[in-house]
Amino acid sequence: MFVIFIVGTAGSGKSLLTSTLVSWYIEKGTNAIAVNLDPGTLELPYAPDVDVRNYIDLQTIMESYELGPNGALILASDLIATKLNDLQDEIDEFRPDYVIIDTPGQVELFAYRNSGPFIVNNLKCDGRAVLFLFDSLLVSTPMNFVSIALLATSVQLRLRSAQISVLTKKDMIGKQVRKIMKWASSSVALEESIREGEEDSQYLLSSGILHKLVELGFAHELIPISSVTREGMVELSATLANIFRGGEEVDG
Ligand SMILES: Nc1nc2c(ncn2[C@@H]2O[C@H](COP(=O)(O)OP(=O)(O)O)[C@@H](O)[C@H]2O)c(=O)[nH]1
Ligand SMILES: [Mg+2]
Repeated sequence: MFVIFIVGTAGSGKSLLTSTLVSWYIEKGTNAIAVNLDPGTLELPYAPDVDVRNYIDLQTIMESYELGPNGALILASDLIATKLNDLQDEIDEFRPDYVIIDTPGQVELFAYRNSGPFIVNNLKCDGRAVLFLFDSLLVSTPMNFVSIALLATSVQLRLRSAQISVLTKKDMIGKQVRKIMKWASSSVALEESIREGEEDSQYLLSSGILHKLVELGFAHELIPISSVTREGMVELSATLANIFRGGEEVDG
């Protein structure tokens, strides 16, 4: 059983990609299931096989802890870790080849809190990968690209799993995709774009951050995809297959 966690900022395309990946693997003749780990979602573009909302109810949390919607969402995300055994049992019953996990809109869970890494590392499987989504519409300026790349790096540092950077909504940005792909592959190109568009002080800060990232091994192979046209799905699934075949070190 291989597990794929889909992580990214709110609206980056996690739920739609979950749906597309599950259909993709089912069409290939494998047994794939969709797991919804977002307790706060109202509508999903797929029918989840396993759904955390059956265990965690946002309304009840708001009332019993006297929290507003934002506080309740953060607490609800933390509570997912306490339901892991139940979720695992439900998942195992399907005997799936692939488990696609749609994660909460609060990327804090994976970037900053303890429950995210706990969930990723304690779900038993034969191999796991994290897809970190770069929303095309967000990373269209060089400054935003750097800040999302930093977020991706935080998630990678904390989850310590094989991680793939995915550029979503390729169908929405036309030729801009080439510019973004260039930033991902060449820090020189990125630095040049930053210098063109920013004030001096901002340039110094972001180019300083950039140099540090490059020094630390920030080499993002970014895979552009569209969950609507399915462009890039061949490349994405091949990269996933490589990770799972490569025997990434996994316990449990
Ligand atoms: N055109 C297009 N729209 C997309 C794509 N992926 C997601 N969307 C849209 O972007 C919005 C947010 O997507 P969603 O999957 O709900 O994001 P999430 O909050 O990360 O789960 C929805 O309206 C999706 O239909 C894509 O590849 N192409
Ligand atoms: Mg979603």
